[in-house]
Order: sequence, then C-alpha cells, then structure tokens
Amino acid sequence: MSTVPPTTGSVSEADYEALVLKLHEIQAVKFGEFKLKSGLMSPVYVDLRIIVSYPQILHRVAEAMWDRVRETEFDVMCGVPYTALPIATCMSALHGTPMLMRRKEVKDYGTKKAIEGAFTRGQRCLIVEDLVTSGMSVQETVEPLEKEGLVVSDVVVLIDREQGGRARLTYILDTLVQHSLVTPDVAAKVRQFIADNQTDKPGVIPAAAAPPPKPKRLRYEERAALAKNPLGSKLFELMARKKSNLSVAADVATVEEMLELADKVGPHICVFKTHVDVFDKWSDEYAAQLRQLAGKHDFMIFEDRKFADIGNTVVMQYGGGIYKIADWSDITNAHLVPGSGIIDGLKQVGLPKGRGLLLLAEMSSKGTLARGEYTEEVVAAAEANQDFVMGYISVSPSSWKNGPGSPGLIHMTPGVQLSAGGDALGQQYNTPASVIGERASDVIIVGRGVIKAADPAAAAAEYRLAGWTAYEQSLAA
Ligand code: S5P
Repeated sequence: MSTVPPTTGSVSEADYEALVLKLHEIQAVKFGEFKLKSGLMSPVYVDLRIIVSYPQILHRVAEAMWDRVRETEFDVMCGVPYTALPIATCMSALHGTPMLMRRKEVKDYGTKKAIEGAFTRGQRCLIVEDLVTSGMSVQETVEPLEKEGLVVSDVVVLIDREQGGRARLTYILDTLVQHSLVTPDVAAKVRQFIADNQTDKPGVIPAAAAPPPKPKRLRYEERAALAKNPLGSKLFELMARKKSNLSVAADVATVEEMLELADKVGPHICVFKTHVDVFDKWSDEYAAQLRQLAGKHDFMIFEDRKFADIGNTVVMQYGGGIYKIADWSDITNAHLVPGSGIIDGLKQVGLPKGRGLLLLAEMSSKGTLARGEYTEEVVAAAEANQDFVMGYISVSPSSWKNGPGSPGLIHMTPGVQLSAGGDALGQQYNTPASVIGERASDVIIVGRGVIKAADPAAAAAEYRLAGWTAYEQSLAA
C-alpha cells in the first residue's frame, strides 16, 4: 500500500491518485536521464510549467494544494514566480483569497514595487510553490514580502524533491508503479537517487524553504533576568506579578480626567501612558498625584513624548521646561531620525534617575516610513544601548529580519482594539491575540478602546484578559 499525503477533507485518495496519473500523462513528471541545473544527473524530472495548457489539471492541482491549507489562517497569498503563479491565481479565484505578486526583477523605473497587489503591513501571507529542491526561490519570495511587513505564515508546496516531498515523490512513484506506468527498476533507481541526495532529515522542510523556526517564547520573569536596563527588568517583574501586559493610553483632555482614569484602570494595567502636552494644565503637584497613583496600583508611567531632536536639545526637553518629564515619568520614547546622539542626550538625563527609553522601530499608522532598513537601524541602536534602551514601540516584531531580537528588550505595541480596523486619520488596529500571539509583542497599548468605553475599568479588565490569555497561549505553543 502506498501512503497518501494526509488530507483534511475534500480531496480524496482517489483524487490524488488521479492527479498523479494526469501529471505523468502530460509529462509534468518524467523518468529517464536528466541534467539538473546543479549539473547533477537525475533519473526523474519534474516540470510543472506545462500545466497551464491543461486547465482541468491546473484546477485539480489548485484544489489539492488548497486542501492542504484550508485549516491554515492567512490573509493573502503569493505564488513564487513563474510556475506557481497560475496555481496561486487559480487557488485565489476559486476560494476568494486575495493574491499578491512578487516581481522577479524590480524595475528601476515606474513604481519600483517589489510586491504588486493591495495589502497592509502585518497581514499573514501564504506562499504557494510548485516544486522545492533547494528552497532558494521560496526564500527569494519570503524576503521582499517580509520587507513590506507581511508575515509569512506558511509555505505550501506541490512536490518537494527532498523532504516532506520525499513522501510525495515516493507516493508518485508508488502510484505509477501500481498502474504499470513506471517499471519497478526505474522506481528503485529514483528512490536511490532521492536517498543519495537527501540533505535534511525526513519530515523537515528544508531550512531555506521555511520561515525561520520560532524561538520558544520566554516568560516575562525569565526576561526580567535578561534585561540590562534596570527599569526594563522591573517592568517584566511587574507584569508577571500583576498578570497584566496592558498599557492604557490616557488621551483625555483634562488633568482631572487623567487622574480619575489612572485610579480606575490602575488595578488592571502595567503601564499608564500619557501625552502630557494634551492636558489642559500641568504642575509638579499633578505629577506627584500621578506618581502616588502609580504606587497605589503598582504601574509604571510612560510619557509618550516621541523625542526627535539633536542630543543637546532633547537634554533640555526631557529634563527641563514646564513638564520636567524625567522627574516623574519612568519611561519615555524617541525616534531615531536624528541618529544615535538622541539616545546619548536622553541617557545623560534619564540614566542617573533610573529611567528607561523605548525606540520607535515601527508605527501603527498607515503609510508609516518607519519600516525596512529604518527599522533595522533602530534595532541595531537598541541592541547597542541596552543600558538605557529598554525596548521598542513596534508593530510586527515577529516579521523582523531576526525576529523580536534580544529577549531583554521589551516590545510595546499601539494600535490595538478588540476587533481589527482603523480610524479616519490613518490609525490601524490589530487585536490583542494578533499583537501578542502572532506578532510576538509583549505589551498592548490601548487608548480609545478603553477611554471611550462606557465603563473604562471594565474595558481595561477585558483587554487585560485578552492580552494575558494571548501571552499564556503563546507560551504553550
Ligand atoms: O505608532 C504609534 C505609536 C504610538 S506611541 N501609534 C500610536 O497610536 N501610538 C500612540 O498610541 C498614540 O499616540 C496614542 O496615544 C495611542 C493609541 O491610541 P488609540 O486610541 O488609537 O488606541
């Protein structure tokens, strides 16, 4: 008995068998002596380009591949050029999932887009490939997608010559031998060839073909021990102690409202975020009242000042002026647009006071320029300044080149509501499950989802539970 690739439902064993016979009939799978691109002589040759001339076979291939991913969650799909493009198009048209296209050569004129189609950063993308030998072409598709902020969740492959595909090729051989279309001699030769040219262990997709394996998620307690900034370490401890990864953004108009909100949501949050320049007034007295509430409810204060000037100026802005931010705010944040001098300036003021800095690596707003190489520069600066930089404002750290990076650095993500969407001014929302689970962030920052609720305390409790559940589930995954 031959083994059939496991199915999840609608494509039966008979369908797979019929498909193999058809592929053989149209010579998409051939046996003989073939020189591969690598120079190696192979007794088997697979060329699926021909299937565009056989719409019914193309349809069957698309359905067989869809069958393998029907339980998988993704928002868009992208076929690896060129052979898999018609397959992906067919899957897309049959099942109504939007498709993207990767340009093989990025033109240096016109739109210069590497990826064509409509998408938003953070969407999950399925890659469709016809045949994997080394995984190179899949990798060439993964990179530009990730550069655009897409999360490559899965790769579906029709035939894999080396790996999971070893089972597939074996299945193809068995079927053809049963139907006397290939002699046992030829089948033995092909099996030997596959065995001789295995590069990975059975059952594992070649490393180059798959997204890098997700490192196991560490608990916040474990991260506390790895944080180099003392405040960053304390925040991880606080989150574990309080079982909260929720930060509320207190974007209200008056100081009274802000203090009332802090008292109400205080029991549920790890961080209370302010924009001090939106309040109707400010004084050292109000700062003291907010600090008192932070002590009462065990949360940290984060003045979301988004510094963006030269070192000399931010020293004055952070330590002085009317607000004296460094005196009362545990955490603040900065853009890296001016270069690393901004970190040095803020550090000069904040480090002696035991403060911590978050660098804005990405933003939640539509059309943000904080992406790609800029984000990579921010990561390098954060990694190099971990005495003062405690982490990031980020949106999809799981899709970064090296994932979320050092576990001692924290990720805090704004643009969070219980259902995805956005506002009229470009804000984009993801859910707590997506932010903590899929995007591998640590803290959800929620503004209007809490402050505009009829009962902000109840809303904070709900977001806290959603954020914490997502964290617990990702630990178990
Ligand atoms: O990229 C960002 C960075 C920040 S800090 N996008 C953001 O929305 N923020 C802040 O998070 C923003 O200034 C606001 O205070 C909060 C989001 O508020 P909401 O009402 O949209 O949840």
